[in-house]
Amino acid sequence: MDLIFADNVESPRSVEKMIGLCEQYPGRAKALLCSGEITDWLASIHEADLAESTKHLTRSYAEHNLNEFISICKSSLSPQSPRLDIRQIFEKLAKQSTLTFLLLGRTGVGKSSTVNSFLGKDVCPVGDFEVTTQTFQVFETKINGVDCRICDTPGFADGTNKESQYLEIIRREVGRVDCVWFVTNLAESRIRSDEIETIRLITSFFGKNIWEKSLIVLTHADWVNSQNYQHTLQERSRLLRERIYKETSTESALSIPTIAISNKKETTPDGDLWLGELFTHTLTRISNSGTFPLLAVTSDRLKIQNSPLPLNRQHNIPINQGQKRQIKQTLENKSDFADSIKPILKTVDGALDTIEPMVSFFTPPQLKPLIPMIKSGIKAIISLFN
Ligand SMILES: Nc1nc2c(ncn2[C@@H]2O[C@H](COP(=O)(O)OP(=O)(O)OP(=O)(O)O)[C@@H](O)[C@H]2O)c(=O)[nH]1
Ligand SMILES: [Mg+2]
Repeated sequence: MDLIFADNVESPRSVEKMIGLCEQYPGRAKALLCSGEITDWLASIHEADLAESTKHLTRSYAEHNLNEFISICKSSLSPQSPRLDIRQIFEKLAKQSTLTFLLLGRTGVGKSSTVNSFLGKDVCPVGDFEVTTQTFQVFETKINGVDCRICDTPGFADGTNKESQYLEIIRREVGRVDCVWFVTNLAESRIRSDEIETIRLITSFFGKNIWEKSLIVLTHADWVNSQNYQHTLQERSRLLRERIYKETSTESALSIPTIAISNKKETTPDGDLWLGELFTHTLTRISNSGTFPLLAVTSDRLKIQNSPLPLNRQHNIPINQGQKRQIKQTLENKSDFADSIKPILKTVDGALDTIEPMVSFFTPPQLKPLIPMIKSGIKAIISLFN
């Protein structure tokens, strides 16, 4: 078929020629884009991928963006744009579309509340007066295309002797755990015997390496007054780490991150916003395969904060400049991950509005249902790397 840009101008025979004509006759190019003629023409010259993403572009934008279309066409031609590599990267990322957390901690310490604060969604039931986790449960939810699974354990060694059974279920049903949160109350002064039992059981079931994906979450920071806060946090962190070291004989236990939080307040008693800190440490500790899903899940809520003032927006995860640097460093250190994201960043070139068509262009047809996940993950990466 022909694509007529102007009288006496021949219909283009290649994408390259067509780009030139679009730049020369932008008004006419927009009309051809809106009417779907460009899509049909691309299909007629066997540029099926480009036709597909152009169709998407015309469908999803009321004000059709010619520049966006041109940049996609150019990136599909450019030798610097490793089209095949990007496809392979997307295929790899798409295989990582689940996120599994394991929650450990005594009943009532705030495991469910913390997950809900972190995901910005009521995924786990919270009990004010009753024990809500009587048995081992897996809560599932889908966020931005990622299947999130929260394995919620009841307190171990709680007199029921069911722990081995629970752990067997976790191993069988869940297989791969991306991150472990050991949740305990900051305001308590000693480590309970059931917590020690949990540390032993987890280590013997999953092996010492499980602690490398773990962090210690200290809830109820709002119960500690600001004068005692730093000291309490330091002491409690030290005791917990030493205990894990003692039970596991693993030196790395001494550097497990500890984060104080409050499910009732946005800030800890020292005035810091804790949610961004919890996110930063979780990202640092999470398995390689959980990294991209975590970014995808939190993508719309990550807010880079340029001022030290609290944003006071409940739903968001405020990231300050220090945390942003730490996150960048973490992602660069995960070499496998860094190799994947660099070509993506180059292709998308920091332009958030080109992600949608880019992703639909480079995602192989069989992975189309995973587009929301890939799009969200890339959006998070761009906002953190910009
Ligand atoms: N003040 C304060 N209360 C909290 C905090 N976190 C949780 N709570 C409250 O503590 C109670 C228990 O919280 P949950 O999140 O249900 O605790 P859990 O560990 O999931 O408990 P089980 O599921 O029963 O094992 C609820 O009333 C919460 O509102 C916190 O950081 N500060
Ligand atoms: Mg619970």
